[in-house]
Amino acid sequence: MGRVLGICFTVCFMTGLLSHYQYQPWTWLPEPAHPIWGYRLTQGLHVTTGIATIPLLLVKLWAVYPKLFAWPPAKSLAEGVERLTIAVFVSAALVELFTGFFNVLDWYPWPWDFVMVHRFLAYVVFGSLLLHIAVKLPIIKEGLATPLGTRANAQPSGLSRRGLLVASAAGTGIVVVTTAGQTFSPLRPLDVLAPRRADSAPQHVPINKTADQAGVRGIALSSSWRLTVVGPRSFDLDLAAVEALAPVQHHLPLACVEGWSVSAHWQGPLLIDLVRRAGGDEGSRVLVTSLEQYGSYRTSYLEGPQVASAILATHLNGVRLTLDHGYPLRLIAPDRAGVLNTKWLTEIEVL
Ligand SMILES: Nc1nc2c(c(=O)[nH]1)N[C@H]1C(S)=C(S)[C@@H](COP(=O)(O)O)O[C@H]1N2
Ligand SMILES: [Mo]
Repeated sequence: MGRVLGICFTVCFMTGLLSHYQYQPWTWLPEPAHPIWGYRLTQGLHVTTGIATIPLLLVKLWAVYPKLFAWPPAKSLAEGVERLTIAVFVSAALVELFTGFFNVLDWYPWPWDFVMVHRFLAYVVFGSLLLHIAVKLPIIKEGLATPLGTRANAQPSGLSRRGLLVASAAGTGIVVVTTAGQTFSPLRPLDVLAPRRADSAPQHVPINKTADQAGVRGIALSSSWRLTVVGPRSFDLDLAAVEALAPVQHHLPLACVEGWSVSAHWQGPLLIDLVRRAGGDEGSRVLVTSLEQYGSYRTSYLEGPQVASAILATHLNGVRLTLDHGYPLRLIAPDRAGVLNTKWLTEIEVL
C-alpha cells in the first residue's frame, strides 16, 4: 500500500509541477509545441493519479488508525517531531486531494484561490511525505526485505490482508475508471464521476464557459466585430477579411486543467501570418485578448514555438465555431493548456 501510494503521490506531484509550468511558463524557457498531446498526457496523469490516491490514502489511514490517536502524544522529542510531520502530511494531503477532486467536478466550495493553494500545499504534502519516508526508512527497508506471509504477526480480527487489498484495489479501480473516460475515450461511457460530456456537447467538445456566462453574446454576434492586430504596423480585419485569409487544418487536443480532454479538428488562419503582417516574427511575444470584459481567462500570452504553430480557429470539427466555443475567432495551439486557448478573440498584440 505504501509503495503504491508513494508512486501515485510522486507522479501526481511531478505532473503537477509540469502542469503549473505549462499554465505559467517561465519567460526564459517558453513552452514547446511538441508533442501536441503533451499537456493532455501530463494533466491526464496528474488528475488520474490524484484521484487514485484518495481511496488508497483512506485505506492507509484506516490501517494505521489506532496509531494516529495513540496517547500520550510523544514519549520522546523525536517521536513528537515525527508525529507532527505525520499530522501535517495527513491533513495537508486530505485538503489537497479533496479540493483537487472537487476541481475535477468543477465545484469550488471555498473562498480561497484554488491554483495558489493547490500549488503551495503540494510542496507541503510532498515535503512532509519525504520526511515521513526518511524517518521510517529502517522500518520500510525491513518490511520490504521480509517476504509476505513470513511475518509472525497474529492474524488481526476483522478484514484480512487479502480482503483489504481487494477492497482498496476495487475502490481505486472504480474511481479511476469512472473519471478517466473524460480524457481516455475508450472509457468514456463509464465516466459518470466526470461532469463534462463530449458526446452530447455542441461540436462534440465540452464547453467550459458559455458565451452568456462570459457576457459576450451581443458583441460576439455583432456585425461591428473587428480583429485588431497591434504592432509596428497595426491593422484591423472584419470577419469577411479574417475568413478570406488562407486557412490551415490541424487535429489538436483541447485539454482542460480540470482533467477532461478531447481531440478535435480545427481550421483557421495561422497566428504567425498576422503577427508577421503587423511587423513581428516567430521570436515575438504575443498577447491575445478576448471580448470578455472580466475573468482571469480573457487574455493569454504566446511565446516561442507556440507563436509559430497557433491557429486562430474559425471552424471546429468541420463547421463554423459555435458561439459557446468562441465564435467568431478563438485560439488553439498544440501542447497548450486548455485555459490558455482564449475564446472570442478581438485583439492580437505583438509585444
Ligand atoms: N475568453 C475565454 N476563453 C476561454 C475560457 C474563458 O473562460 N474565457 N476558458 C478556457 C478554458 S478553462 C478551457 S478548458 C477552454 C475550453 O474551451 P471550450 O469551452 O470551447 O471547450 O477554453 C478556454 N478559453
Ligand atoms: Mo479549462
